[in-house]
Amino acid sequence: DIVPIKRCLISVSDKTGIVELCTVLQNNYNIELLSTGGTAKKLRDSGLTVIDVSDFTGGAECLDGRVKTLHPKIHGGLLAVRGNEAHSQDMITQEMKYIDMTILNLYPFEETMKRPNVTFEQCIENIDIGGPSMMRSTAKNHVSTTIVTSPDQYSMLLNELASTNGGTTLKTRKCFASNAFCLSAKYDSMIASYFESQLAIDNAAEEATASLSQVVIPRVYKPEFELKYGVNPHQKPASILSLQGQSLPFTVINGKPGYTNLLDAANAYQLVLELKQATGLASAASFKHVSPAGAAVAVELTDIECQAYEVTEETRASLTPVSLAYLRARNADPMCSFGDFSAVSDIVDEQTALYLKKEVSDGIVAPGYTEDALEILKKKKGGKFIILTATPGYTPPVQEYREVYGMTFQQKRNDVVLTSKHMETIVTDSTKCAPITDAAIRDMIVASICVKYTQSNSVGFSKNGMMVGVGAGQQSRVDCVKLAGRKVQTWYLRQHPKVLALPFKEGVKRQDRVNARVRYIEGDFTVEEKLRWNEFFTDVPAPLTQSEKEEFLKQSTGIAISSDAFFPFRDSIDHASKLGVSYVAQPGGSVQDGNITEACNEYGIAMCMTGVRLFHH
Ligand code: 93A
Repeated sequence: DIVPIKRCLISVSDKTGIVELCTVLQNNYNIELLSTGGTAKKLRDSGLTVIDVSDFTGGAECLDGRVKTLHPKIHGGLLAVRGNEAHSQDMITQEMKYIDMTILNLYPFEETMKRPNVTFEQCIENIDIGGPSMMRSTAKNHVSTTIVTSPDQYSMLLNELASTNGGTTLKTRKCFASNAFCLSAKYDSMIASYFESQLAIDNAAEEATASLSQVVIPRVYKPEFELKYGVNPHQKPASILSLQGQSLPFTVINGKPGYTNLLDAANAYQLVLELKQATGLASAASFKHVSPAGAAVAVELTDIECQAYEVTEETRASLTPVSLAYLRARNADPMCSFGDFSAVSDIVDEQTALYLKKEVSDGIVAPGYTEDALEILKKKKGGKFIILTATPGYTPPVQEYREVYGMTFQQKRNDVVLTSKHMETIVTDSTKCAPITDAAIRDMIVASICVKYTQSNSVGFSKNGMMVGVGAGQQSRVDCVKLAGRKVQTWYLRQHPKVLALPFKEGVKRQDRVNARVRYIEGDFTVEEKLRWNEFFTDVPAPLTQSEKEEFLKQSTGIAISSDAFFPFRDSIDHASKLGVSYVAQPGGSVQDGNITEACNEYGIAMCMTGVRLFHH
């Protein structure tokens, strides 16, 4: 199976070691050398005798070198099987000569592609056509021919020639052929991914102006990192992909985010950015199951709030805008926020980190962290606390896609940013209803931006720049109002003097105190539950009676509510009126709008029509 080498074609971009090799081929083994333009010149300049490919084929190199070796006399010479009668006949009639070996390496596509400021055209010119063709022809016919594709193989080739007196063994030819096909595959896949990335860039530009009537261009994704699993442990494998040509919105700097963590992060971060954009205040959100448990902007705490949220005088004095926003967001519904994913609009400072340190939380996303903050957070959860940094200036594509049950849905992203402009159409009677103050507008904005990122149907209540009750994922609107309303009552009753005075034993954990207060407010204990609950206190607290609760709740006023879609019946307004609601923001558009407005007038609730529906699924 040894084939002697009599004629060899050499065509290399990387000319390392080629002169030395060819000198041995010619001088020791008397091998005839055929070669292409630059390679031929190099060999000739070194004193070797070389036949130009153009002389061998009778066809000149042309099209700026795009056609050099693409000729039947080259591929015939490489593909003809030695000893095959029919092939031998063809060789004679077509005046072709056998070529026993090809030494080549390809145009440096990868290096070119990675060059800074390289143009698309330069990359295209560096796609080798003739080289891979010869490589494949020679490798296919490895039973007769030898393909050498890298300077790394030259010493092996020289050993082989020495041990066979100028030939190669089948084993070596097959091994080189295998290397060649591998290189061919890698080379083409590199070109393919480059084209994909270029398409993604083109698509992004086109998407900016795309309308639904336009043809949807295929999107190309790039795997970024593996996830432990998807939404549930049996949903494996799972991973995060980015769009070719686009970065991810976040960089992971600590911990391993899961599927739901990243969904929370994506929603929570957009929410806080929009809150900041709309109000100019530092903002924060605390997410659970892809809906906010709380969200807030940096508004000073009242004395009572400080007591209810366990803020000491010392902490209060040191609060920065971002830590204040987070403290508020986390205290809207601290029972639900247990194990949350947080987002803040500003650089996380030491105060925010120290506050977060005390809470049970999965992770945070922010535009950045001070060194002190990072040091504190990296130690949280035994080092597993997830810390994400938002990519500066990140803008998601205008069109978004998602796959459900094998269907791909496409829509324009919900990129509306709700601001005071959306709160201008007041439809209620100003002589009967609560005056529209700046604080009311701010709270309607906070509630509206929150429902934009809450699973629908949803309504949100807010006060003092803070969500105080969210009703998410209900099929009926009035159930959203009732669910959120219950949370609003709990939030307000956490400020009741009897709740503030609960005599907790030393050492009762923070979350246990939070939960115990809620149970006290709810008050619906079984005997056993009550006995267990009593254990938290130095003295058994007297119950908070129904009439005490009702009396206290009467003082609650000035709350704003926002609904992600219109109210179909007045029942939601009837219920909201019992919860201290003074302001309503909703899109409008129902046949019932008139009746709803009348109901608001009856209760003295001011209502504005935003004109924007905010379903979120
Ligand atoms: O432009 S090509 O795709 N067309 C060809 O016919 C062709 N033949 C060989 N590139 C071609 N080559 C490549 O030229 C080889 O793969 C090698 O990388 C390079 C060597 O060119 P030169 O000998 O002119 O330096």
